[in-house]
Amino acid sequence: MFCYQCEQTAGGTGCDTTGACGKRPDIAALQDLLFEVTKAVARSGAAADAFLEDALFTTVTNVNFDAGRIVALIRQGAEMLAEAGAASPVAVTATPEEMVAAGHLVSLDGRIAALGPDVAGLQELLAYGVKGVAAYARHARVLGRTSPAVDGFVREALTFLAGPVPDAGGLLAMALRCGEAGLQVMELLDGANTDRFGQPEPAPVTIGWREGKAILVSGHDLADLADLLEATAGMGINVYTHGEMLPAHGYPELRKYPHLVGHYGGAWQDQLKDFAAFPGAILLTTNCLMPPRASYSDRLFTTGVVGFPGIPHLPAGAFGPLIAAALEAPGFTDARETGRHMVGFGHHAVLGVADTVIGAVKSGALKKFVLIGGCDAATTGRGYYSDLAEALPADWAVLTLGCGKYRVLGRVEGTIGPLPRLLDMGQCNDAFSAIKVAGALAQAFGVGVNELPLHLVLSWFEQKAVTVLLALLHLGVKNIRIGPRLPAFVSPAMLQVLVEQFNVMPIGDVQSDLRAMAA
Ligand code: FSO
Ligand code: SF4
Repeated sequence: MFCYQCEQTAGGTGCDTTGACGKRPDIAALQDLLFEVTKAVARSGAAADAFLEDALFTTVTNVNFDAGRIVALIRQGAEMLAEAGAASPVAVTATPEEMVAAGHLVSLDGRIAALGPDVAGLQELLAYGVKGVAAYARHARVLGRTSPAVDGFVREALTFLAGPVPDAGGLLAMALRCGEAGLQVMELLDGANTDRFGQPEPAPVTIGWREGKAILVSGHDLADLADLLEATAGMGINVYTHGEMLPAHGYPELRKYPHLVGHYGGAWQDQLKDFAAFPGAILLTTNCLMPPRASYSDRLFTTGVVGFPGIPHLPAGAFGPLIAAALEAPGFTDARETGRHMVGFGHHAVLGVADTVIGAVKSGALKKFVLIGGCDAATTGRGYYSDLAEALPADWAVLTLGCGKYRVLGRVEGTIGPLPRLLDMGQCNDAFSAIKVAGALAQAFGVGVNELPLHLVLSWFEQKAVTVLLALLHLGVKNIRIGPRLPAFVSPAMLQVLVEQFNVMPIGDVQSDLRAMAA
């Protein structure tokens, strides 16, 4: 196996014996083969957008470790190809062992050796961006929203990757078009979420727990949370959010359930301790899933594209076993509030007070915006984001989003006028909100986004973050700081282009970055 698609990649260069995420070589081979199948299906012209999204999302970091489910997707794709009379990387009748063998043959290390790190790295940049687009498209699809432009781009990009190897310039151009699709799909998802659940409103969330039976919901899928809240209404079970589900508390149509009582635990990488300590049942709706500990694996359930061998997988909305496990588990025997956090500062809420914000900038009360967001993870170097947030002057506001917010929670105190200094805009896909706010501010001040008193300091982890980054680059946003380390698939030549065209830069040390931003 060889995989370098996420930030936790072994040694910062690539996982070649087993995944730092827990992905074994056979699972890596099956995922690699599944990706080849998606390319062939896209090229065949088969009407298979939902399949492509499921398959691509399945190959995203920390999503699915279940060979059986990946084999089933490979077979489904091979059947589509047979029906279309198109060539397939694998026979419909192949055994799982034969699929693993076929997957090893398309391992990325062979391509890097053949094409070199620049071209192979650019191919992967595009592939990861497309995976992120597909993941967000699936989120929107389960809420009943699709976009011909987004679906068309996914098919086009996969077909492009299946065709003759283009030069570096062609690959970079396609990656930037992937950023355009990333923007479109984030807007689609924003519309899907807000149409169904209302515009997020600023609201305090209790961090902690209450006495009683309990279910913890992690991942990003608001539709799953809504279905669960409906299914458990009046049952005396308290529902808590975890990780990227925290922003759910800002949506009126989710907040209205009195048994959505609060938030428990931290970012996704805290799940080993959070899930072990949680005395109820746990549902993982999307990434990021870590190989579970035995102490809670009998209380853990997956849904959607998430999977792990031995962990029950529930079809959408079929929460019976999860509810039964919650009723069987002891639940909390006491109550505690360990903190409070304000959510709900999406584009609607922030632009609703645009005059106040603009007035504060004009009067000098609000000097700068710093967006500190993206992904959190256990890898070293992420203390930078906490330290930076704490070091910012009191007249600088912080926008945050994604699970990267956990690095800044509790670190940005105070208010600027009527607004808190820390504005939580939502999940990673709500980068769309930040883009919309930045665009509106730029218009109000009659300048370009790059001329705003706004600095972007991003933390990346997996492929959705690649999509968000490409969306920003597609918009021509410059001077983005990225950390905690640059992606392994970014070759020195690719970095040079990113620096020359976009002035992308790695995070440095807090004090020098702060001085550079203040200048
Ligand atoms: Fe985080 Fe995981 Fe949302 Fe990612 S929970 S790391 S970028 O999947 O999608 O921010
Ligand atoms: Fe390694 Fe990340 Fe790939 Fe897992 S997804 S094998 S941790 S690079």
